[in-house]
Amino acid sequence: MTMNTSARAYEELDALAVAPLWRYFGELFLPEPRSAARPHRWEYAALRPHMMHFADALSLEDAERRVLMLINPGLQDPPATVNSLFAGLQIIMPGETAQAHRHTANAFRFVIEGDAAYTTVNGERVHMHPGDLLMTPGWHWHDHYHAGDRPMIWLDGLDFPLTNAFEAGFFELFGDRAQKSTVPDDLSSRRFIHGRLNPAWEQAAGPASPVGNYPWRETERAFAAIADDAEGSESEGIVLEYTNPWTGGSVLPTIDCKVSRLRPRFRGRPRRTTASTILHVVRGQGHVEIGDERFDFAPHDVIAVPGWAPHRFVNGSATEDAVLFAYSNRPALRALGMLREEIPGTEV
Ligand code: 1HN
Repeated sequence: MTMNTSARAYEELDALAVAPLWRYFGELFLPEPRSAARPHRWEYAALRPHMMHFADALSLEDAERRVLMLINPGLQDPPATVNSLFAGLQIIMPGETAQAHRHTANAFRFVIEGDAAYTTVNGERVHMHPGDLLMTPGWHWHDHYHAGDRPMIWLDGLDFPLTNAFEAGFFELFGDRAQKSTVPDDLSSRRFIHGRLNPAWEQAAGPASPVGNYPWRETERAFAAIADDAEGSESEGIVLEYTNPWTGGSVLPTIDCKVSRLRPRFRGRPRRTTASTILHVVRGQGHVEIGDERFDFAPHDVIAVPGWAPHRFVNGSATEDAVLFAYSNRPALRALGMLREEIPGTEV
């Protein structure tokens, strides 16, 4: 066979919408995953002035949500922060309403700045304070209202890159700008606040946590109760997972949320996992080593840790704790049999 015939043989395949596996095998089957995402840090101090600018320049009548998307330099089209997850910074100003809608993507908020805003989730007003973790599971109506007098800023975490990859994304507007309150404020958070005693007359309505808000004061209480006599994880320090009280598992079917307290001078053992992770600095100073790169962090920075990248947490202070909030796609990978981890002291 001549080269020409051979080239034509390949062209003919193309027209039939088929391809020769032997030309693709090496790129389709790598010895180990190679993430298209890059390790990256978004500096809160650099982003905040831009948020304040748009808070002034853009009305919420003209934007569904006033969110700056944290787009990974390696994942621009379609946009994502790590492969299946999104992070955004949202700002809402006193007196504003972000109108009610719902989507099949799961979402949560982690509050950074401000008080006196609430999100209404399926008729329940859920009040926000710095450090609180609020759930908006898939297909739950949600709108936000800010009754305070200073800007309110939070981190939005969503799994829409995954919903869209599976072509399972639906979106709907509520109709009225805001939902009416139909149950007492913060009802779900109060019902489940104990953590070991669930309201047994209720039943799980879906795969996500029924808790509207995991308040920061409870996280602090847990740290205060256990940190002094716990060694914690060699990699993640005193690490707590927010749980779905019905299952003890992750808060959302596709996303787990954790918070780590790294003691002064903590230097974690490197770990890696096929799960991709997004970190948010609650407080403290330090750095995260990802592969051979080092990302220094300050409060409210966000860091993308791509799947299978070795990473290590370091608290740079000799006197102060560093506290990191982390979310990942680990539950999705686990459910699909794709979770592999190299974590000191842990077997999967
Ligand atoms: C969304 O609905 C919210 O409800 C925030 O506050 C961020 C990012 C992408 C798509 C939908 C919200 C979002 C979002």
